[in-house]
Amino acid sequence: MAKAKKKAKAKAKAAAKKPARKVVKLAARKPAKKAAAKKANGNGASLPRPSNKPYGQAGKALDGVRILDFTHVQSGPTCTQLLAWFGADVIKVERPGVGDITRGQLVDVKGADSLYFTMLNHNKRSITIDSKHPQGKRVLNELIKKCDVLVENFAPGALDRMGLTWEHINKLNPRMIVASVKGFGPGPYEDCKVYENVAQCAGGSASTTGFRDGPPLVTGAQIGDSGTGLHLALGIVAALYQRNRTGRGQKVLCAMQDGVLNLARVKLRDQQRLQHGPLTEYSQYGEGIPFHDTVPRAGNDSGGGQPGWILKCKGAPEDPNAYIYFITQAPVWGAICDLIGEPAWKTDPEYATPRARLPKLKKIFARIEEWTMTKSKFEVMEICNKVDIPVGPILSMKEIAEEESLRKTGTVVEVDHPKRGKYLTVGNPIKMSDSISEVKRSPLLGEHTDEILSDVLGFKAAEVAEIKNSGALSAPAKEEKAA
Ligand code: CAO
Repeated sequence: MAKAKKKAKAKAKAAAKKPARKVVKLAARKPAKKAAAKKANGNGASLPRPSNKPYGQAGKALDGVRILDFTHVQSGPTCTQLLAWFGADVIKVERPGVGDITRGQLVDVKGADSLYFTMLNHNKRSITIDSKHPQGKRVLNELIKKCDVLVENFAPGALDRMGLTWEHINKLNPRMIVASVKGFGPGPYEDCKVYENVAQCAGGSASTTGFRDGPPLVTGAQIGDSGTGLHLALGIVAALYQRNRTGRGQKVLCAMQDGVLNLARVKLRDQQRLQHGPLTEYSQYGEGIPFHDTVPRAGNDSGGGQPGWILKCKGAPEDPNAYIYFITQAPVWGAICDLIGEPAWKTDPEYATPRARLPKLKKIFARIEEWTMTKSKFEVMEICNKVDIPVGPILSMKEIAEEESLRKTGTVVEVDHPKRGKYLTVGNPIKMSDSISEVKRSPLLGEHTDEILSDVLGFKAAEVAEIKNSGALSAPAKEEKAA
């Protein structure tokens, strides 16, 4: 042990002395003092001295990172929006005249970008480029040289068909990370186009969602699109971190099927448990309904070891959201019995233990519901939380939109847009104490084309004019379109 420590120390000393090019490069700007600061960092990494600036005033986590954002619809834009919130300069490349297809989908305000688009593209800049036009390719090649990450979620093969193969990109910029969302990973379905619900079905979510005696169900939460975008963002940040060490980029791939399965992993857990007996926490066990060889739909059963169900509150069913999720967590069983007026259940051997209760869950929840129906969901929440019973009111989107506490934390934000006026959006759900998120409106189509050409790419006025005149950045004329 001591020997190994000595060896490591000697190695570290040698490395510190070694005038290796890479070390010199990293330390070159601030020499002697920096080396001392490095030692102070626990994990030995070459971190700078801790900033003296107050928290929240030392820039953002991804300041200095530039993203070439080739994403569209939802999965990719979710990813790049997160990176933009963390401070990356996200340059969204859009097809001239059309842009991201969502700009014109589910339009609610005539003449304005849809909420579908605005709510997925905050804090980004937009440039229009026809990626198949020779001058468009020229601009893209320059962007590749100037960016750290290219993110795309085109149909399989589309990026290659534009000429932007990994080999081409890697040759232009070996440090570039190329991050993609695809529907499926390598395998029989790799060439398929995929939307949200396809992924929910192929990732195991739909077969395990819904009621046992009903069809499979998709969920309203966009676990295929937004869920995969989240996964991709993590992959990108990890690749950026690795690049600090290796100096080179890499490909990052998130398949939507994989992303959904990752979120549905407890169901793959249950699939394997089935080989060893019934799933006792599923209410069908208590009802004496046999299990087959695959995980059944579990309705509103809770996924963990603590039985739960959705119960009516005062106002249901006329009010479609007057419900509460109620968990009969074992340690608070006594409190539940007292609340619902069944104190004898605390000691009755038929009810006193979780095992004894399993076959009677339906009856128990029906009794609890008699009590919850006498109260509003918020009253149940207040009463139960006082005695540590975990419950969750079924909040409507209207209630969430009006919830003051979510406004205060920046989770729900009001944004002003020049064409649509004020609208609500979901802000960055990841809160950091030193990288503060501000939500800026989404860009208009091609709003930043000029500034990107000149400021980011350094094209001279004559070059900008040449590129523009070529038609690479604008939509074809109307009469051509009609022809
Ligand atoms: N200039 C010129 N051409 C452009 C362009 C630009 N700036 N941007 C896109 N295009 C072209 C592409 O090159 C492609 O052309 P080819 O098919 O000739 O190569 C074409 O536009 C269409 O791209 P696409 O196939 O990606 O788009 P689609 O609307 O047909 O399919 C989608 C959409 C989402 C099904 C598909 O992109 C896909 O499967 N993506 C991967 C999975 C994914 O992210 N799905 C989630 C979407 S969110 O619900």
